[in-house]
Amino acid sequence: MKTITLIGAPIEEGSGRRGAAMGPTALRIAGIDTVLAELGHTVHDEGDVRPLPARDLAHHPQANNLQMVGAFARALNDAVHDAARKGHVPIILGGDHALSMGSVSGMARHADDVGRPLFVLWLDAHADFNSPTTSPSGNMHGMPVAFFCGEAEFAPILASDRPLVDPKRVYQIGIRSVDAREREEIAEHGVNVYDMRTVDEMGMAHIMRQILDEVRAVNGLLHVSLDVDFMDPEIAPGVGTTVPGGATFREAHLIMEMLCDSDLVSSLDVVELNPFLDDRGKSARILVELTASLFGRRILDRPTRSA
Ligand code: Z70
Ligand code: MN
Ligand code: MN
Ligand code: MN
Repeated sequence: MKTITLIGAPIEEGSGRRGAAMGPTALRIAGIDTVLAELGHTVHDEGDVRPLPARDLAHHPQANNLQMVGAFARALNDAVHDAARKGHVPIILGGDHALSMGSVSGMARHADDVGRPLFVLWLDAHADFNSPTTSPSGNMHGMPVAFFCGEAEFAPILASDRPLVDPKRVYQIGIRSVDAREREEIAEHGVNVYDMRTVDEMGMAHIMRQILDEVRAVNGLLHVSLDVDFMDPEIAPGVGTTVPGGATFREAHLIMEMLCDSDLVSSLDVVELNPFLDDRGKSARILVELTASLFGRRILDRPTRSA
């Protein structure tokens, strides 16, 4: 059994619209803490992080709300690092995807501390590999992967002392909306992208076995970042940017079950839930169910054997 720290990150300034700041509350109302406790884990809810003032960050015309994004990134970097150092599994309740600049940075620091490589599993319709010059929108929730992969452009605008994640240790699944410049960037940096076509051709189980084998082979830590729009909007409508053709309920659950069996997951982001756009809590409830599967809920007990 694990000790889990829930950290709320009510940021919506990284996205182009309001509502994601209500995400942590909706996930709590949907029972994320009790579900995990009922599975036998010890759960600490730290409440919501308080963004540290980031007045030193200058206004940037192509990085919208940079001060608030930077403030959350710094607060989460510390909160996530502290939780991991205590041996807890941090679960970050979002909030838009810009928060992963902070959560992944915190886990990268922890990975450095313990001398293990950090891997990131990015479950999303989007590659989130824009930078201020490539972004068509200026919305920073479309930039976290470029940030923690060390895209040089971020160094002057957001703390440059962050440990980085090797792009070759980043795996993206479910990608189906990529901007023109982003497409070049993910190829250049060598991010491992399993786009939706690949999911259809290879199947989710095969993809997950490949990824988990690679993480296990070098005793890596695995940070999972789950964007609501990874799922099909039919099952998870509570998100600002819906993209058709998303993962099914069964595919998403299979990923979580295989992650659970692997016992490699060190930390989790649950992001982009916009309760204002949801259908009677449907998306919040699915996210809680997926989290439960990742932390041990299963249909039947089965003999232990390698997946
Ligand atoms: C687009 C941009 C994005 C999430 C939308 C969209 C980015 N590529 N990311 N929703 N989670 O504006 O950069
Ligand atoms: Mn995203
Ligand atoms: Mn997305
Ligand atoms: Mn680049």
